[in-house]
Amino acid sequence: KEKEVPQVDRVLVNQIKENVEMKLQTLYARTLKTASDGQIYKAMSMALRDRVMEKWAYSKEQENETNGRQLYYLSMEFLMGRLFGNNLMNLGLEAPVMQACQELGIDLEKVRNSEPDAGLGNGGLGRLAACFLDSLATLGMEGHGNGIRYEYGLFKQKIVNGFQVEVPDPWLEDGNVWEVAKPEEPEIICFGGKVERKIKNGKEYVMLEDAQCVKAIPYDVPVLGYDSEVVNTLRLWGARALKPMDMGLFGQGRYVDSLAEKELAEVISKVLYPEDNHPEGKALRLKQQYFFVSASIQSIHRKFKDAGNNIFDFHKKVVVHVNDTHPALAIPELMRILMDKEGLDWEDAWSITRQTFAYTNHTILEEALERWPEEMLRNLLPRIYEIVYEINENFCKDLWKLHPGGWDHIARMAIISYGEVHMARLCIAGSFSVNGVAKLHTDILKREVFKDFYQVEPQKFKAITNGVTHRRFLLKANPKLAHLITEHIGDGWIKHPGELTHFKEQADNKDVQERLAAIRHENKAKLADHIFHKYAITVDPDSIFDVHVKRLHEYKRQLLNVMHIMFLYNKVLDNPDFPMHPRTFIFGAKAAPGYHNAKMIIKLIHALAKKVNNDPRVKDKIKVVFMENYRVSLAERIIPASDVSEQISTAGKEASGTGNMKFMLNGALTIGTLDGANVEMKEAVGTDNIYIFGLTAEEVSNYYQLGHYRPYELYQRQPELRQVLDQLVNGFLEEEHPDMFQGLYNGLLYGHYGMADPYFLLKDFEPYCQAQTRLGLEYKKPEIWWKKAILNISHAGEFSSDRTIRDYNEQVWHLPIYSK
Ligand code: DL6
Repeated sequence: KEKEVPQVDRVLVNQIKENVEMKLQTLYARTLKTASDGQIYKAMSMALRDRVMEKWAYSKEQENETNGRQLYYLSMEFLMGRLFGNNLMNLGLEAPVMQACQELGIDLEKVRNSEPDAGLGNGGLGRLAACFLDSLATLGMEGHGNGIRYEYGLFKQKIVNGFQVEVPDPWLEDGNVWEVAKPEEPEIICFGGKVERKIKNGKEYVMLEDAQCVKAIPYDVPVLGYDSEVVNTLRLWGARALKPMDMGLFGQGRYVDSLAEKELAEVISKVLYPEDNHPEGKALRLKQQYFFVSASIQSIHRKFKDAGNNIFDFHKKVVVHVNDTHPALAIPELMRILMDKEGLDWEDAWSITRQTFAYTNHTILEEALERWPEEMLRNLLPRIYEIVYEINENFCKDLWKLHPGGWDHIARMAIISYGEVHMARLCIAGSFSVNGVAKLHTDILKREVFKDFYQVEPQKFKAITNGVTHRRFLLKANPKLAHLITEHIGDGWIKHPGELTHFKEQADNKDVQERLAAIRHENKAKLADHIFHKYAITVDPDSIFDVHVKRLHEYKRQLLNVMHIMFLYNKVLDNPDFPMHPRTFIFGAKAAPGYHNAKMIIKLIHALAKKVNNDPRVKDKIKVVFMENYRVSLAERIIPASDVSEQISTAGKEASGTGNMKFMLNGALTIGTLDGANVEMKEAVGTDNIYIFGLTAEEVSNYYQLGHYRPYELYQRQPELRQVLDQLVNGFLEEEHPDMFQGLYNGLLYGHYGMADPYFLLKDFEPYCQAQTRLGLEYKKPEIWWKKAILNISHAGEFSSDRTIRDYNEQVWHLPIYSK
C-alpha cells in the first residue's frame, strides 16, 4: 500500500503517526486500540495544532517587527464550521495525514466528523466573515477577526413530526482544540452608571461611576492561509465576572445569590441570537454588541500603543471594518478612548475615527435595519450615548447647512430620530467607506435606502461583490473535481482562482464532460447513501438533484419551490406518461425560532415529502428530502452532489447571496431570479448557461410603489396555480388538519396586515415553471448540460473571496501584502 502513494514524504508520514500515538497516550492514556473516535480526533488535532502554533508564533513575531497597517474585521458572527480539515489542507498535510491514517487503521472521515461545527453565525453574513479570514491569510494580509465566543452557537435543528424543534448547541462542551485562552489579557467593559466630570489641574476628566463592569477574556484562534506564512488571529471574547463569587453572601448561606453576579456577567456571551436578517431589539443583544466592540477597540488601542506608535497615526496603522451595523458602537467607543483616555479634543478624535472605520451593509430589508430605543442606549451606556448624541448634533448641523429649513430631510438622515438610534446612519457618518455586497444591491442602496447620504458624499459609496473561499468549497469539499481541473489547467487556480477560466477550453471536450458527470454521480451516490441511512428515503443518483439550501425566509421563496413540486406532482398524477426526468428535490434550512411562517413552510415541505415519497404513482419521478440541521459541514457534503442550485429570491431582496457562488464553483446550474450576485453570475457565464426567470428588481419596486399587484386575479386566471394553492387547504397534504397551511394560503391571496403575496410568488410561478421545464429538457442532453457545467466552473473564479478581498484592499483597506 505504501508503494501506491510514492509522492508522500515518508519521514513526514512516520512523524505524524508517532505524533498521533504520542498525543493519545499523553492526553488520554490510550492507544489506538482503546481510544474513541472523539479522542482520536483530539489527538490528531493536537498533533496538527503543534505545527499551527509554530507558524503562528513566527507570524506574530513578523507582525511585531514590521508594525505594518492592520485590519480588524469586527463581526457578531463568524460561521467557521470545522477547522481540522481546513487546517490540514492549508498546511498541505492532507496527503501525508491520509497515508498515516491508512497505516494506523484510522478512518479519517470518522475523525473529521467528530469535530463539532463552530456554528457562531446564522448564515450568509457570518460565513462571509469566515471566508474573508481564509482569503486574507492566504493573500498575505494581516487582517484579524474580532467577535464573540458564544458558548452556544446557532441552535441545532431537530425535526419532530415535520416541525422544527430547536435544541441548544453546546459546541464547547468537550473543549476547543483550536483556541488559546488568554485570561491574563482581559479588558474591562462597563455598563450603566453615571457619567461624572472632574477638573484636575485645569483639565476635565470624564468617568463612569457606579457602573457594573465585567471582564472580557480573549480566546484566540489561529487563522491559516493556504500555502502562506501569514497566520492571522480570530479573537473571540468571552464574558466573565470581575469576582467569581461573593464570599460575603456565601458566608451568609446565600449560595445562589453569591453566584448571581457571575451568572449575570456570563450570560453576555452565552448564546448567539438566532435571527438572520431580522434583529430583535433585545437589551441583551445591545449588551453583547457593546461588550465585544469595547473589548476589541480597547485591545486594538493597547496593541497599537504597545508598539510605540503615536496616537495621531492611529488611522494610518489601523483600519476597522464593521460587518453590518452590529458593531456600530465601535465608532463612539473609539471616540471615548481617544478623548477620555488619550485626552484628544473632539475634532482630532472625530477626524481619526472617521478615517479608521469602513462599513459594509448586508441588507436592504426594512425590518433588518437596526434601530435601538434612545432610552435603552442612554441607560445601558450613558457615556457612549453622550458621544452618539454629540455626533448626531454635529452631523445635523452640517446637514442644516446643506438643507436649510429641511426638517423632514434632516429627520430622515438623523442618527437619533423620533426616539430611536439608527445604526446604519451612525455607520455612514462615522466611516470613510460604505459598501454594498453586489452591484445591484449597491445600486439599490444608492438609489433608495441611503439615497440622501449618497447625495451628500457619493465618493464614500462602493460596490464590492461578495465571494466564497473556493479552497474550502471546491478543493476540500470536492477533491475529485479539483483534481480533474488541476489535470487540465495546473494547480495555479488554487491560489489564483482567476485561472479557472482556462478550464473553459475543455467545455466541448467529451472526455472531460464524462468525467465531470461521473464525479457528480459518485458524489450524488454518496449523498443518496447518507439520505437513506438518515431518513430511510431511497433517492436515485440518476435523478436530477435539485437543491435549495439556505436560511428559511419568505423572501428566499422556498414556498415557490414547493409550489413547483406540487405542480409537477399534479402533472404526473394527471398523466402517468408526463415527460420529465426524475427529480430529487432537496431542502435544508433553519427558521428563526419566532418566525411562524418560516416554520410552517418547513412543516409544509415535510407534509409534501410524506405524501410524494409514499405515492407509488410518482415513485420513480419525484422525491422530496428535507435535510435536518443545515450547517457548514452539511453544505460541504450537499453542494458537490447538486445538479441544480435554487436561487429564487424576490428580485431586490437578496443583497448578494453566497450559496449561489458555492454551487457555481462545483458546476451546478443555477435557476434563479435577477437578484443579488445572480445578476453578475449571469453576466459572467452568459445567459445561455443559467436559468433566469421572473420579475426584475425594478418591476418589484414599481409594484410596491404603485400598489397595483393583484395576486388573486392570477389565482383566478391560472388553473394550475389555483389547483396548487387549493391543495394547501383542501386536505390534499394534511388530511386530518386541512387548515394547517391556511395561514400561508391567506398570506398569498389576501395578505395578513399589509399586501397579499408581498414576495410575488404567484406572479413568478408561471415563469419559474417554464424555466424549470427548459432546465429539465436540457438535462437530458448531456453534451449541452455538462458543457454548461464546465462553463460555470470556469467563470466561478470571479466569485472567490480572494477576488473580493483584493477589491476591498484596493478600494478600502490598503494593507501591505506579505507574499511568501
Ligand atoms: O453579505 C453576506 C450576506 C448576503 O450574501 C445575503 O444576501 C444577505 O442576506 C446577508 N445579510 C444578512 C443581514 N443580516 N443581518 N442583520 O445576513 O449577508
